[in-house]
Amino acid sequence: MIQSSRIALPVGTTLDRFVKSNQTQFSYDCADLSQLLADIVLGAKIVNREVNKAGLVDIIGAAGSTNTSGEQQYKLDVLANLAFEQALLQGGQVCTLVSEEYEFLVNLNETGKYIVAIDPIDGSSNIDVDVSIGTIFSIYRRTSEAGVPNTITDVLIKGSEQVVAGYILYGSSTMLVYTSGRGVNGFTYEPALGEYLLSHADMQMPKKGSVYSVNEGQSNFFPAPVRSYLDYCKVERYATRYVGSLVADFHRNLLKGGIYLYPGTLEDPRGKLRLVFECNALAFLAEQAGGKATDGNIRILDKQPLTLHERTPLYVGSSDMVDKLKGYF
Ligand code: FDP
Repeated sequence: MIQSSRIALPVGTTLDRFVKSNQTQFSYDCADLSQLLADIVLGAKIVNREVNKAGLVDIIGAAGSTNTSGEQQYKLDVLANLAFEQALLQGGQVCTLVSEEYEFLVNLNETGKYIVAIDPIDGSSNIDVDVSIGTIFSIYRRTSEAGVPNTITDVLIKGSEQVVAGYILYGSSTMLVYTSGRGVNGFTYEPALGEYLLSHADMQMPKKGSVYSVNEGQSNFFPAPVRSYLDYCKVERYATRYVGSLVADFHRNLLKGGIYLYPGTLEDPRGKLRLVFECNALAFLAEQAGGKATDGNIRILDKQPLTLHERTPLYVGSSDMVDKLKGYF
């Protein structure tokens, strides 16, 4: 006998249905947003599939190449980059793709209305050890004339101009979290259905937490204000939690409250993280969830990138904690 009670269970709200039923949340054409997210989701499904079998097949380990920042590329970095590029190319909404894995911009479709910035795999050094990794993306509305290929100046856009930003976290479950400028919503991947289902509606970052996430092994080289703030965290007996994958650390702090710090060092005052590919998206999400993001002096979303791969210190998380840190600068 068919267990009708089981099959009659509600499936939940799929990402696509959510986007369509919240059309008013997006100032531009909702069909565009739907298609763009569907393309990113397709890329993420491919990455998710590969991540889940990473230990079984030959995709872990170094690819033998370096990316534009001189960092070792992992095979999954290369594969994920290709998956997203292909998905966005097929979708046709995107005029230009900028990726952490490419030195220059890639023009995909001259009539596309959107520019996408992506870090296909964040936390690459965790791939080999089965620790959570992520994908980070930002979507901007094109401002240049349609039909003409974009140049670098067309894609060096402040984070405050993002129309959508989000990340996919490949963790104990796979989640997509995004904002289109009216709050933050999280969707959990249901592999059997191949769908992202709304699981975390209207996410709010607690105003204050008791966790700080930083590579404290480098603290002797951090600027004095950051060292003072870390002393304060210890006086308060905050817990240290540092996965070493920005998306995973950010996600935990988004849910539970906390602050993520990646300062500059004395030798390298701009730190490690990229403004365009990593910091802008997370800053937009943080602010939309009630949190804050700064480089210590300037709001991340107000920073004008001068180069594609520009780096910046990043302090992002619960608003009271970021304010407290800023007080030391
Ligand atoms: P990774 O180099 O492994 O890609 O984005 C860079 C990043 O990881 C972040 O995800 C992570 O938070 C940070 O670098 C880790 O850097 P450290 O090893 O210097 O702590």
